[in-house]
Amino acid sequence: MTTTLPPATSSPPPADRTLDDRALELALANPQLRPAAEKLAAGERLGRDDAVALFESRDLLAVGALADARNRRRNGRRVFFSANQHINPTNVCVLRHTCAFCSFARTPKEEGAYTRTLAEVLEEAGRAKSAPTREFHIVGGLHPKLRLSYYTDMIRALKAAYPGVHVKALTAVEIAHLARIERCSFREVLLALKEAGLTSLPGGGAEVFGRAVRMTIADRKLAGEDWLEVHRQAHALGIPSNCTMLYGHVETLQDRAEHLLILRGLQDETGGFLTYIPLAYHPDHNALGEELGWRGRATMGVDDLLNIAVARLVLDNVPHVKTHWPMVSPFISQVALDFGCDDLEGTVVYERVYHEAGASTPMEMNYDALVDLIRGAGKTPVERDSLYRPVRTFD
Ligand code: V47
Repeated sequence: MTTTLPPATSSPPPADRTLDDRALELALANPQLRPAAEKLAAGERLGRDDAVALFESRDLLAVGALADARNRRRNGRRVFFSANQHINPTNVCVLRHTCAFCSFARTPKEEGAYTRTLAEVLEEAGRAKSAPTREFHIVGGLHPKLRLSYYTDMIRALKAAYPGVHVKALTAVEIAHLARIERCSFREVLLALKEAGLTSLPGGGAEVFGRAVRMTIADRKLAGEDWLEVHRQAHALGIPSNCTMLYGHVETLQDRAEHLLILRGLQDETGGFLTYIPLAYHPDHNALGEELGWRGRATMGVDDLLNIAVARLVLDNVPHVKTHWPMVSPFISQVALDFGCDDLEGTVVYERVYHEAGASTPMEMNYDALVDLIRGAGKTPVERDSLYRPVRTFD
């Protein structure tokens, strides 16, 4: 089938003949989406106004079809997943009372505060039952007293106990906190972690870069520029990383668009981002939800899918887009595989951050259930390592 552009258009002819014609046809039929669709057809990049228009349109099927076409061109029917395990060594955090969206943090003496010993972390690391773990995903609070050596010892011990397992550890916010405690540079912290065996950085802590939003939800957290600088330095050292956006709170659609363009800008510079993960805000047991009246306003399916689809279209230089089933549910995550996603969060084993904030999804996903979820979407599951190298493919 070929797409016939209506005659009155001043847009250039489609340069990219492989773009899914049906998707284009759908998008061109919506005047709000037309400028973006014409750019995509001409092989041009989307700009800020295009991204805002995609969000504003709420035309989920048209935007989703465009994103799906882009994704299929890159990945065909493949969907990546990992046998991973989340470990949160401490929930003690110096930002306990300033990150309004967080339900996980505690002050050192507060009920529920914990800090694991190395032996306890190693014990928890052995808990995965359904498949051998290939990646430890380690994030936690900004503990006022834990030194860099706590983390380097932990990474070394995990690598010794589980040779071949990758360690994806510490958000940019934790890296910057350690640099402050150790009175050294981001680069020195990153080098020490890399020497200990770190493979990559997770994408947390980016939240929303827009100043007004950051002042409202996380005014004492690492500034957006510094989050970017940590990732820039990591990429320069050969440490790849992920990137995220926390959506569904006080941000505007313009804030979302700007955030994506800033991530795309850094990726143009370094090429070090592996995957982008939209993180859906959960409103329970945190100040934003409880005190500012946000409770009960968790994101819903259309917004979750639209965030995936717009990201796939705007982040044309980021290889993967991941759906995080603990946040949006396995059901929405499965559907997201037809809206631009080629990567599904893994087995997880024990998820704390979102469950503290009211997520009602399971704490972990059995390996076979993940494979079934992907197959159920008519896709080919590919178990990957942290660097997206295929480990096992299910035809
Ligand atoms: O930065 C905190 C988010 C992030 C809430 O790189 C919340 O593969 C929703 O880094 N509601 C940390 N979100 C998690 C993180 C992550 C998660 C999944 C995959 C990857 C990856 C990284 O969690 C924080 C913040 O944005 N968060 N509180 C909440 N109430």
